[in-house]
Amino acid sequence: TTSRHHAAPAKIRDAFSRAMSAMYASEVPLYGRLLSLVSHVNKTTLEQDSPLRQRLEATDDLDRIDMERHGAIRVGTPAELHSVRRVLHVMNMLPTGFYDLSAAGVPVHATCFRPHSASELSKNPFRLFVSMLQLHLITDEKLRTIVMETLARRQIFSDRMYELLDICERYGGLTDAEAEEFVQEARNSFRWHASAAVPYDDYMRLLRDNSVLADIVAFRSPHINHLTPRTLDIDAVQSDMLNQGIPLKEYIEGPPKRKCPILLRQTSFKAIEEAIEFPNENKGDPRVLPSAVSGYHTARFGEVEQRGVALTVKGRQMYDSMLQSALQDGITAAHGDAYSLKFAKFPDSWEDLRAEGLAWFQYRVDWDKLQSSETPKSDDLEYLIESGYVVYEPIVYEDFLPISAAGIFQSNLAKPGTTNGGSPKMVPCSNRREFELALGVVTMDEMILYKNIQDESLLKCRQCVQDLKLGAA
Ligand code: OOG
Ligand code: NI
Repeated sequence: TTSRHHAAPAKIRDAFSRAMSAMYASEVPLYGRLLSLVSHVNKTTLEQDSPLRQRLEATDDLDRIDMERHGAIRVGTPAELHSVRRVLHVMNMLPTGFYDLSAAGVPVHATCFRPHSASELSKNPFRLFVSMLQLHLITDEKLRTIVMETLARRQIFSDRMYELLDICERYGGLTDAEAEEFVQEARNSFRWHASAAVPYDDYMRLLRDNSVLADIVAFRSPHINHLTPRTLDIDAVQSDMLNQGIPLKEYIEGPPKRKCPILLRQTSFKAIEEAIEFPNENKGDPRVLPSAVSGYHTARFGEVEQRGVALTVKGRQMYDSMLQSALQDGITAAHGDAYSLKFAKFPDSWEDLRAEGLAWFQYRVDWDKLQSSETPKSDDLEYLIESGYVVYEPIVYEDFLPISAAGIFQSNLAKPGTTNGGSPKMVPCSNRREFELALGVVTMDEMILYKNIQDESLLKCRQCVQDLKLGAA
């Protein structure tokens, strides 16, 4: 047998994330402008906020900021979701968490594909939000048939991609040359198509039922619908973008601005209108030449996000109940101070967040302190922290917020004269099992991942302190 040398999944992921970004910048020029604006704001923020800089350096997060992105695609069938899972698996992007968006009137459910370990995340945390149509939520039977027939006809990845997947699964990896080809094939499957796969009339029927439905079904393969760089100061990006006249959402989604950022805050520019051509149905009349019909499709947008600390189950429940109370009173992120007030009781210092078990933290020993003072008297964590031997930093939230996600879905797909993201009467129903059956694997519970990162850091601290004590004895 010949020996194969395999490219590291993180390297393939990094190449894929760069290739996607370059493609999207050329397809959606506003995204390119957003990238340079974000990189400028991040540079300024790091210059002005040296504690933040140090914290990011200490957690290995500094180098990843400028290349950090998330994107989203929407697929139509269980088989498509299954293939997407195989493709992303090559890059160590694994299904994490489950989001049922039917509760928000969008007929899809979703997961986030991302790396799991701290070291993989620090190499490149590229994440893809992948949603799948929930066919049974289409109530119009004729329309459901059109959807099923259209989706059954398409193959979203090339034959070569399936060959590469077989190779990867058989040998446990791809060579550099195969990886390069793989990245191109993967990127090409998510590119924009200026021609629709359905005739204009069908497109209009899909659109009238639900704009997400049209976006999923009307094309040959699922286009990347947005890419989102990570900023360290979303308020600065928001005001810079408005100053430059970029048509933007008026307010930032997610938790209000705080001293200690939690979860995820996001804003986006409105989806662009893109010209597409529809194949003409030549109803079998030989005298009519088949000519294309021109139209527009509105779905692709740009978005920016600021990531805060990951919350524990307890922290998340507290956040959700405050959000719930705000929404019950009709108060959203658009209401500024009134909205902030709804979250006023959520502790806003790292000390309190940690003491109350509301957020996840990464611990490390302070080597300068350990070497310059006497050996610690105990390895009790609280003692070590109080005496400055051990310090802690927030663990970044790596996932998504379904409510923001649904808000973004809706604001970007709203079109005059069409229903905005489905009927409000749509019943929420959780189909996690069905989703996982399609995937072929279960989705990881993200809380376990954060806990693992925290536990590993604590274990390392304890080992350091014990080694030191042994050395001193
Ligand atoms: C995905 C929306 C989810 C986010 O940032 O919350 C998302 C979509 O529009 O398909 O990307
Ligand atoms: Ni997004």
